[in-house]
Amino acid sequence: MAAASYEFDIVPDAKSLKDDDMVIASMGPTGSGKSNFLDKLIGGKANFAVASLESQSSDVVAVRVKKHPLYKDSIVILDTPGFDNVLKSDLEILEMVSQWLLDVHHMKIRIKGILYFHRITDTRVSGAPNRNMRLMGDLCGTKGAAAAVLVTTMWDQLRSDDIGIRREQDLIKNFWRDMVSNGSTVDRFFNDQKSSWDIVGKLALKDTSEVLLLLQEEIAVLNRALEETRAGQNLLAQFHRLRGTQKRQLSILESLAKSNGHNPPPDFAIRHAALSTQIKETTAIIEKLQVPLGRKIRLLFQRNPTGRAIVIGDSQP
Ligand SMILES: Nc1nc2c(ncn2[C@@H]2O[C@H](COP(=O)(O)OP(=O)(O)O)[C@@H](O)[C@H]2O)c(=O)[nH]1
Ligand SMILES: [Mg+2]
Repeated sequence: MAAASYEFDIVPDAKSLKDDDMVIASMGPTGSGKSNFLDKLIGGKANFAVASLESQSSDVVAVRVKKHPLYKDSIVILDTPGFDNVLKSDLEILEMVSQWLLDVHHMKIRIKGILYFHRITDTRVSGAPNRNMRLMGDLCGTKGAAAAVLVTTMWDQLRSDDIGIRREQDLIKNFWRDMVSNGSTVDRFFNDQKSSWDIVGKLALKDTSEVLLLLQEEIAVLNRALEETRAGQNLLAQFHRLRGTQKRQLSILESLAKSNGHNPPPDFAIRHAALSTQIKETTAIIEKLQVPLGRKIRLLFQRNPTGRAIVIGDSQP
């Protein structure tokens, strides 16, 4: 395929979607290659990679590729913005993505698929990639997994393909096993236009018409609030752990200062204030995510989703 440059439109909201649109969401940590994939898909001078890095506070960007020889104007890609790799951003991403997923659902349009991006050059799965994968498992669930394509990027940066193939097998065996056994496919992105359309093309051929993501089922069918969903609850658990760590750090700092008599270290006040602020921030998020007792009781008696969350990975986040 000769490199082409496609026209595109920014889709302002889900209301502007058409019945036969194929909506494809992208997920994955900052720097995993979501926007670059979109740039390659469109070709030419599109530069969503730079745009998504510069606009830190931006929302999900929905891009419609136009006049494609096969798909005409039907492919719409959702690009999630770049954030620092901190836990708070996971919540913001979840809020933004879930809003789109629900709006799409309410328009009675199916999500064609979710591309999950992961750098094959990463030597281990930790921090942001680990948290993002878990979020993906909570969001898709067993019934939504079939719509997911787990895309590894940066193959052109490897010293040899063998290294990548080994890492890919490792990912499939240790992290993506349940996703794959529930129907997710695994694909490689070689940083060019052909490769991006190959991946989209395979997804377009897949029948995902019956796929309902766990998050969509929980919110749209079972009327749960975002914080009552599996993804919301798992994030809450992570914020509890984060606050535990922050509190431990604070008490270590205080006991260090005490053991030093009346001579606290020179930066004690600054560090103490910083940690106290962090704890306050985490507490505010926990309170926002906490399900009130009355609702918890109601949930106990409510029907459970037909799909269940997929637990990804075996290590603690
Ligand atoms: N060489 C190479 N660079 C890539 C690849 N995927 C992404 N990049 C680069 O990695 C950086 C981060 O990618 P970006 O798409 O902005 O990541 P995002 O945060 O997930 O949107 C950018 O400079 C991209 O051009 C790839 O497969 N190969
Ligand atoms: Mg980006």
